Amino acid sequence: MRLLVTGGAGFIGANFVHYTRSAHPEHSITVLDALTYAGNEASLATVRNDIEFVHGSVADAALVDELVGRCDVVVHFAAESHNDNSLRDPSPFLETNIIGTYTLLEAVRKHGVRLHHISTDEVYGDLELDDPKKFTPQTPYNPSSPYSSTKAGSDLLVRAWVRSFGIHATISNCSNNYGPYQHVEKFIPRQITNVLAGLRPKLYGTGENVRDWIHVDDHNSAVHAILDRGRNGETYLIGADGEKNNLEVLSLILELLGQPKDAFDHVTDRVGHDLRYAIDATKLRDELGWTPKYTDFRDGLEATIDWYRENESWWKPLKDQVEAKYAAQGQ
Ligand code: NAD
Ligand code: TDX
Repeated sequence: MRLLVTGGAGFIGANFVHYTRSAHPEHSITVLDALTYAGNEASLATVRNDIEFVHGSVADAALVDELVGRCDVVVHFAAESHNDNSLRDPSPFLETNIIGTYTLLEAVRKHGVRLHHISTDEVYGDLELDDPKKFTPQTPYNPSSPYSSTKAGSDLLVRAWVRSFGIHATISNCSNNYGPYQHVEKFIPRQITNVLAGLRPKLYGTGENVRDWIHVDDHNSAVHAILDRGRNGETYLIGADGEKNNLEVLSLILELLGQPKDAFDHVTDRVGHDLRYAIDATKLRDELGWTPKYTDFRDGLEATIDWYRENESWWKPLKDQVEAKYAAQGQ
């Protein structure tokens, strides 16, 4: 298969390229990435000679038409992905997440190419802490932030293009990922690199908010299961039963880094902060036979900490600017 991977220089996309190179070396890979603040060519350094890299935007219709015309499947990771940034300035979220996805949809429609659209559990809004329910493919959309609403909009565009124009597409909505190459603006890498840089970790509010953590390689193995065996037009929820509240995750990071339990600051909470996400991945497990490999969060987190320890040259240049932005709003 000739894969066009959008957003392949970002966190999950770069891990997808590495995963695919080792698990499915028979596929050829072209990466299309705009190299925004979140994209980093260094994340692809070790596979650079085995792939084609194109610097450009998913909203550039002429470029997208040319690239889609010479691939078999598009795996669409490219997005503006950070909730806090979407609260500061929503405009790039509309351009990339909505217009970019629309541009890809028109190109796959024209060329008869399959699309796999990568999305998030945040499209479903949030759950109460004591709610026994989890998100399922039947849960109504109810996004909270500019980020999650643009992802919800992009999912709905994909569904409409399947029904109205008969394109071949699948969608996956995954829970919170962790692992190597994640930008230091995000919760887990921010706290790890704060400790490594001699700064105090920063917890929003009381830390009771729950996220359903999955290792990025488990997300990507699920994407391959969908590429191989997923049914056209279907939505698959990806999650590995990894619910933890933010205080628990931070406490584990502090313990693994040999810090006292209370060596962190409570900071201003995120506006409209979603309380809890939880994924029911029964459909993915039963229909496609997928199971996660990283079932021990502590082990996965320890390996992630080791990666940031060993790859300071990857994250150090990003750190000061990210912390300055957070500091400006008391976070
Ligand atoms: P990221 O911010 O780390 O990477 C995004 C990548 O997209 C970057 O390389 C960036 O340069 C690129 N990009 C941005 N705008 C572009 C444009 N207009 N054209 C081409 N490339 C562009 O994001 P991530 O965490 O790797 O997320 C990837 C996808 O997975 C997103 O669609 C996100 O919504 C989804 N997702 C993320 C998570 C998570 O926990 N991180 C969970 C579920 C779903
Ligand atoms: O410094 C922090 N302190 C803190 O307490 C940061 C950056 C975050 N948090 C909290 C907010 C959230 O409850 O940690 C939790 C995780 O925050 P993020 O890493 O920003 O992730 P989240 O907002 O949950 O969204 C992530 O998962 C779903 C990804 O960024 C999205 O792209 C994905 O769709």
